[in-house]
Parts: sequence; structure tokens; C-alpha cells
Amino acid sequence: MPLSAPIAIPPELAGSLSAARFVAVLTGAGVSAESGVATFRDAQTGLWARFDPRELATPSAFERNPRLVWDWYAWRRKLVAAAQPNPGHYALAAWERVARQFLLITQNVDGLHQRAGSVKLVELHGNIGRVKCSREGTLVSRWDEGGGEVPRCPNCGALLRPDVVWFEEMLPASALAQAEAAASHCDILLVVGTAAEVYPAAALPQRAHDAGALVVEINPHPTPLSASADYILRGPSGAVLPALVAGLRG
Ligand code: BV8
Repeated sequence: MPLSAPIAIPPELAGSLSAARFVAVLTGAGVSAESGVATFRDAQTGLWARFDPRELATPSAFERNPRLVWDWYAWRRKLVAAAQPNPGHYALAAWERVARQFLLITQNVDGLHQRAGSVKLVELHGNIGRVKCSREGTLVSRWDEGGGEVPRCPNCGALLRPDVVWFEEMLPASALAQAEAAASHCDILLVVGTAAEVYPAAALPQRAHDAGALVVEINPHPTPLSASADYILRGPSGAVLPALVAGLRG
């Protein structure tokens, strides 16, 4: 579907969305694409074009070259700070306010959902805006960005790192438990802007399906989830989500 085409929402889906008791939403990097935040699969730009993000977002990369990894996150933190939530983010924040029960489960680390007003939210992969001690895990609120060295923990002197979940790291247990419980009890799971390839997040749609929920994929492109989704809305989330919210009957 061309990005500008009007979004056709099947009437029976519109009815199910309005009648849903518990709406859960799983978002990925695609939700922030229309805010100008590059998705993981989009080629990285400039200095970072030659790096594979999945190589950089690992404990071993930080171990091997903390300065490179720290600078990559500092660069992304600046991009994210300059970005604005888009209509898709705002639509989800509005939906949360009218739904009987609602949970937004995000894989994104950019904090744009919160800036758009979402509150009932779990961050599966942390948040790039937060920085923590790589040894103690405690968050630090201020750090010297420009010193040329990776900043160190004021308490123990260990290197600081972004408060995100790297590949091969466990997800925050409570966030994952909340996400799995929502997938097991929701009536509808919207899966928005994710390639559905990163686990354990990518296992949530199957969990929802197995528990009897309707699974709706919102993505301009096919994903491994497409074959099993109950509905597929092939369009950009910045257009599809506002159309869905506009169609909700009070
Ligand atoms: C774990 C934070 C247990 C960091 C991220 C071998 C060894 C070790 C682990 C594994 C292994 N094999 C598999 C694993 C598990 C691994 C995994 O799943 N790997 C994948 C690559 C196969 N998972 C993990 O390691 C997880 N931990 O399993 O712990 C463990 C422990 C030790 C050993 C084994 C297991 C941790 C995963 C979390 C990684 N951290 N982020 C950072 O951001 O820097 S994941 C990161 O990539 C993002 O957070 C995001 O989740 C993911 C990218 O996925 P998407 O969000 O889907 O984004 P993507 O760019 O791929 O796709 C964008 C989509 O949007 C596309 O479909 C596109 O069509 C669509 N789109 C574009 N425009 C729009 C749009 N949609 C709507 N509207 C638009 N306008």
C-alpha cells in the first residue's frame, strides 16, 4: 500500500477494537521511523554506516572498545533528543486514555512514547536516555560527556554505560513478566513497526495468539509474523494508528 493511500480498516476489526476489554500493543523501531529516528534495519548513517548495530549493542563490543560503543550511544542520544513524537505515538497515548485496560510494550529505547504521553508502558530493552554504572547497575543523573574518555561511576569508578539491554543480556525480569502476562490476557495485541526477529519480544505475538487474542500487524512491509496475524494493516504507523483511534466507538 503506498504510504499516502487511505487506510482501509476492516469493519469487523473496528468493532473488535471498540469492544476490546484489554488492548495490548507491542512496538518496535518502525513506530519512530516517522520521527526521523532510523530503525535498526535502516542503514546507519555517516560515521556509523560501516558498523552493524547488532555488533555494537553487545557486552563484548563494550568490553573490547568502550569508547566506540559509548560514542555510538551518545550520537543516538543526541538524535533522539532532537526527534519529536509522531502521530502514531500520540494515537497510542490517546488510546490508553479511552481503553478499559491497556498496556504498551515497547522494544524501543528512544523514550518517544513517554514524551507523547504514554504512561501504561513497559520498556523491554531499557532507555537510551538513562545511564548506569557498568558494575553496580545504579543510575547516574549527570555525567561528563565531552571529556574524551568514557565517563566513570562517581561511586566506584567503573565505566558508565547506557541503561539498555544489549544482545545476549537478560531483559528486565519485571518488564518481561508484565509483557508476557499482558500477551496472555489481552483481547487484542497490536504489533506495530517491528521486524519481529528479536527474542524474547518476538515470542509475544504467538503467546497472545495461543491465549486466544486477535493479533494485528501494522507494518508497511511483511515480517515473519505476517503469515499468522489475524489482520494485517500494511501502512505506516503514523497513519494507521490515528485512523484506528478515530474509529473507536466510545
Ligand atoms: C536474551 C537495545 C537471553 C539496544 C535491543 C545467540 C546468542 C545470544 C542471544 C541470542 C542468540 N541467538 C538469538 C539470541 C537472542 C537474541 C536475539 O533475538 N537475536 C536476534 C538477532 C536473533 N536476543 C537477545 O540477546 C535478548 N536477550 O535473549 O537474553 C540470553 C542470554 C545469553 C545468551 C542467549 C540468550 C536481548 C535482545 C535485546 C537487544 N537490544 N535494543 C539498542 O537499542 O542499542 S534490540 C534492538 O533491535 C531494538 O531494541 C529492537 O528491538 C531491535 C530491532 O528490532 P525492531 O524494533 O523490529 O526494528 P527493525 O529495525 O529490525 O525493524 C523495523 C520494522 O519497522 C521493520 O519491520 C519495518 O518494516 C517497520 N517500519 C518501518 N517504517 C515503519 C515501520 N512500521 C510502521 N510504520 C513505519 N513508518
